[in-house]
Amino acid sequence: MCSHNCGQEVTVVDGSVVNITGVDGHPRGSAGPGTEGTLCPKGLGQQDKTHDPKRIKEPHIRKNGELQKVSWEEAFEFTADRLVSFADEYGEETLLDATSWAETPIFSTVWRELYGTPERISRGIHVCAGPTFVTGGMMGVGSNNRVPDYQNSDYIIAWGRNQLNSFAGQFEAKGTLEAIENRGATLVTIDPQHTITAEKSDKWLPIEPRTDGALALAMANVIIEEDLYDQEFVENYTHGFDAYKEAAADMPPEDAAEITGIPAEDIREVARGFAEAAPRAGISVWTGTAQMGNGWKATQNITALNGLVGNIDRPGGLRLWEYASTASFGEVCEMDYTNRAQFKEPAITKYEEYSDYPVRHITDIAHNLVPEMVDNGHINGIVVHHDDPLKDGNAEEWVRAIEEMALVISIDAYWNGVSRNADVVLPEATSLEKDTLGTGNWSAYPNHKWVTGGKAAVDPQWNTKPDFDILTGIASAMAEKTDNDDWRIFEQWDSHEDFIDDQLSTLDLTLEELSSGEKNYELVEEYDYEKWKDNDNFVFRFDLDQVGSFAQAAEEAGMSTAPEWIPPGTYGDSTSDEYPLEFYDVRSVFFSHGSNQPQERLQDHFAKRNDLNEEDYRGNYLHINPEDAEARGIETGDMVTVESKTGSGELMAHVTENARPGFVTAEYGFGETSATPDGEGMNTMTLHDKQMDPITGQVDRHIAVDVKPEGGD
Ligand SMILES: Nc1nc2c(c(=O)[nH]1)N[C@H]1C(S)=C(S)[C@@H](COP(=O)(O)OP(=O)(O)OC[C@H]3O[C@@H](n4cnc5c(=O)[nH]c(N)nc54)[C@H](O)[C@@H]3O)O[C@H]1N2
Ligand SMILES: Nc1nc2c(c(=O)[nH]1)N[C@H]1C(S)=C(S)[C@@H](COP(=O)(O)OP(=O)(O)OC[C@H]3O[C@@H](n4cnc5c(=O)[nH]c(N)nc54)[C@H](O)[C@@H]3O)O[C@H]1N2
Ligand SMILES: [Mo]
Repeated sequence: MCSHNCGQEVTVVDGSVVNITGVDGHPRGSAGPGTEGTLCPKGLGQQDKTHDPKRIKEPHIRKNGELQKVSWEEAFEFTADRLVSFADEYGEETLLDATSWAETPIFSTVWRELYGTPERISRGIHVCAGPTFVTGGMMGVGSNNRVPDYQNSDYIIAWGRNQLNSFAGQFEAKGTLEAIENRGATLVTIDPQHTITAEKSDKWLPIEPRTDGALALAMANVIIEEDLYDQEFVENYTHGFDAYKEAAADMPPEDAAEITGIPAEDIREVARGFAEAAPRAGISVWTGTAQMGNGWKATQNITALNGLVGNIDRPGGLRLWEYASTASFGEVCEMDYTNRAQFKEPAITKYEEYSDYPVRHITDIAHNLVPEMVDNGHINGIVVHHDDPLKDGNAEEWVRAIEEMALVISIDAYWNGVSRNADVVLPEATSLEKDTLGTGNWSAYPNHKWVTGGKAAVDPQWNTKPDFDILTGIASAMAEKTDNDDWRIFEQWDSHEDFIDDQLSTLDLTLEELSSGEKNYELVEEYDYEKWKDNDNFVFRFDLDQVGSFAQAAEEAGMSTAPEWIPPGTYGDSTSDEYPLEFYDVRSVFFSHGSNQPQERLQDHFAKRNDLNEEDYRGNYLHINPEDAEARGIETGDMVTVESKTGSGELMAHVTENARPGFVTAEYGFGETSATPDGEGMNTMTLHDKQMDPITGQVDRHIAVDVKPEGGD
């Protein structure tokens, strides 16, 4: 359900799921061989989700302005009709593919190659953590810069990460705890909030949000000044050290202390601890340092620290994790077909025309700009598949854009702001109702690639279908409608299992073998540390001047290609007298983005966790420091209005020392645009406009707001 593929052992009685537990020794859901497998609340929530009566139960199409229940056959035929007339009227290239957590890889074959739209909004790059993924790639370590080799580490920095919450029950949390227990590793958390990861840490650095770039440079300053870096690695395997050294020299810990609010002696202590433990020292980064206008530089400066201490692909350091080699679609497809997207001009090439914001993105269409592209006719339709773009940023404009698009196809499990406004609603079976194959890179087995998979535990509930069957159903209807036999390429497979078996053929496995017996995973190939030593092309880049696409983007945005400090607000919001508090949104261990908010059991747990279960309210909360609350006459349990320069909404206040003075937070994925449209809570991104990182187009979710008691002024 969230691509992390934790093993689930499912107990079924009379066709109903009655229990779910983890799988012992699972690469993702355990700490490795012989250890207990567990699941997070979202994983356990699959039981409730499978039988949740609030799900979409039948296919629907819009006729005479109304959504009406129809058979699958009619829904497929209607979809094909609309796709063909859309292509005639607007052009295939103006259909946007918004696929997020699809369980089958064929969506890109269907939308991109067969239908012919080159347009995709990419979850990873623009709404999750673009700067983290892309800087890692350009600096030479891939998006591997996210997850260190926890279990072999002596020093772990959770930098804008809360893995004990967001990966509860999984390898990430367990690997971190194992390192502490087995190796006596030091854990440091750099986070404005006092999180559960901070609570378990030896040291918590409560950083002023959006100032991480300065902290990272100051750490480099100490490490270089005190000669604690890996000279052999820096000399032989890196590029751009001189420019980096200069930037670091400009940021002594005393200056960084002013910017970050972290005392200079703490900066020195962590810099020394990290460098002395290296190479068995790792930093984990992901969303916390990415979802801001200066996220690119924050991530570049943080990732540079790994190159400096030479922990690259060494035990306990930044592991260059690898995927198992399952067969790709192209390798298993026996029929030739034409990739129609290659003939289309992507709308991204029209970027020059867009907006007065400094926008020059390296990859794909930026989430925040889609509404503008709809206004300009560069995007006219969308396929939304296991995704809820209305909660991700620029929400009010997105709601309007969805209403205005000529064609909206929704493949979802719940009625949300997209499915309720769609022309076609195709209800998907959820993860326990379909065959699945998963692989991933990092895991509790740092020297093994792995695969995991399972057969459907129960039949698709109500009149729903797995996504493989939905996409192949659309393809068959398109083959009929267009007389183009390319759409028949999926006829080669009798079932999703058949297709999965082909993907597994390179590993000499079948889904049956993978999923029967005591475990549902296999360790398939072994790999070593330090493989870059044999790779003549490997280089760790401190300076990205060699990367053409970045160099151009940086020039247009007025940035250096080397690490540098960019203050908050250079891109994005700054607080003011009118909006004196900084807002950003956070995750709850109980919810997956916008996915399982409708489940009452999880709602109750969430309310309990905030000590507000006695209240008749099951929405998200506004977490505010006692100081800021008192100044506004706000107490826990009060309803408050949160207001930014472009939007406002109502939330229940939760007054807590865990929130930093001057900053407020709330969980996202609630409100009328979500899967709980009639429930309490607010879509936090109605506060948002178009704030983003100018390099990747990543949504910047730090917003200047004020908070008032409801009805106050
Ligand atoms: N329960 C649950 N688990 C999930 C998910 C979910 O939706 N629900 N989503 C999954 C996905 S897709 C992802 S990408 C991962 C993300 O995993 P993480 O990146 O670990 O995400 P969070 O737990 O939100 O932690 C981000 C932290 O960054 C902090 N932060 C905010 N602003 C700043 C800043 O300016 N500087 C610093 N240093 N810190 C800051 C926040 O306070 C927060 O504690 O989680 C995954 N796990
Ligand atoms: N405001 C704000 N927005 C964020 C973030 C944030 O920190 N703040 N974090 C971002 C991050 S890190 C990520 S990765 C993205 C992920 O966000 P999305 O890609 O949007 O993923 P989800 O919210 O998990 O899925 C959304 C939709 O999936 C539907 N759904 C649930 N189960 C199923 C199913 O089995 N099949 C189908 N077809 N649909 C199903 C739900 O009804 C919901 O509409 O969110 C980003 N959005
Ligand atoms: Mo994410």
